[in-house]
Amino acid sequence: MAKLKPFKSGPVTARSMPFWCVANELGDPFGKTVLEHLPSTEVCKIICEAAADGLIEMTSFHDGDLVPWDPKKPEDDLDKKSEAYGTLQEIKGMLKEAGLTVNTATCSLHTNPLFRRGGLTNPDRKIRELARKKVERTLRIGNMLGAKYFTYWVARDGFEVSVKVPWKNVHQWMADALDGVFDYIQANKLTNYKGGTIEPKPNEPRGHMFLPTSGHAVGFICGKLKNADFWGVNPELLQHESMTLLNALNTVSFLVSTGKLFFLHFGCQIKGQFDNDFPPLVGPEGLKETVQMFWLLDELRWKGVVEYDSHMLRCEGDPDDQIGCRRKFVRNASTALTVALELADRLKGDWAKDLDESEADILGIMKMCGLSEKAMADKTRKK
Ligand code: XUL
Ligand code: MN
Repeated sequence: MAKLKPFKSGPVTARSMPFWCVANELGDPFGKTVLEHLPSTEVCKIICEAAADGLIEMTSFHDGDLVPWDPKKPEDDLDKKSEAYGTLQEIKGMLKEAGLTVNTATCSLHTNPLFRRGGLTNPDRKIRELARKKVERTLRIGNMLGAKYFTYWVARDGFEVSVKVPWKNVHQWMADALDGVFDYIQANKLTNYKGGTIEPKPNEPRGHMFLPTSGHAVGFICGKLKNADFWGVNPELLQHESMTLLNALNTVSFLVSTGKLFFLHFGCQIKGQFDNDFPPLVGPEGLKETVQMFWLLDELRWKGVVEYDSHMLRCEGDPDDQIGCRRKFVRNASTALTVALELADRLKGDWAKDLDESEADILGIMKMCGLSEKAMADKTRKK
């Protein structure tokens, strides 16, 4: 078994590359997928290789990224003769060999059309029951692979038509389901879990989501969940917050101050657009906000895991080099994080103290880009 060198840089204690990001086949609403489906063990190979290369220390998954789900066999993971059990054991062995640990296990309640009206908040009691069983299976899979967290991403728990929403029930259904997660972990002594997270998102795939922002998630945790201390938030920055023009620094400082920033999902985004899921630092905007976010996390003395959550650009998918383009994607993500942390480091110190806002912002850019203040002043005045 490989022992990975710990990653410690500024606020970041480990870098996690999830299965779903590497596996992404790059389909979109306007066109077919660019890449082929890879079996989960093949995806795992790419992830393990990245760990051996010193690029990542952790990974994460949805249940469905590892093994298919058959609603008629809700406990196949417990059956040692099942295909699911065999695949999960194989993946467990590969991760162990590579020295990779698991950050979070999350349940896919978005892919199967059964959940088209929602998972935890589906108006049909039988579908909510199915969602509960699928969540419990995911918790067991996470336990088998040693996941530190269970994540509830809001998936299809949202709406398009306001007058059709069971408003009197939705929040309670969500609370019952998440309290159920805590109870299941306790009852089955799944001691690998140190917490659960909510990942808010304003819209997509639904018109509106019931937990659209980090503020909603914290309010929901503190106001409605029985074991609020167990639960935190993993905001997706820049993407989910930027979709509604929110600012990453405002989000992380709020979450750190409320003790709810458990880990980050990390990628890039054009403000106000659909969920771009651009790779970190890639795209026409976001550099300044990303760098300042890591600067602030360091100032706030926050320490934790950064988990990439993006996919390569659709135009970068190479059907003739299915593995190669995925390897490049992982490498680019970790390179971008290194760059962001390095640039954030240049902002340390109290140089902004006696400056007005505009001066501070411009000097911050000079510092970030390694430009000399004097050289810039000379060029400006044409000396
Ligand atoms: C979707 C998203 C998800 C979650 C995990 O926007 O971010 O991939 O992170 O289900
Ligand atoms: Mn995410």
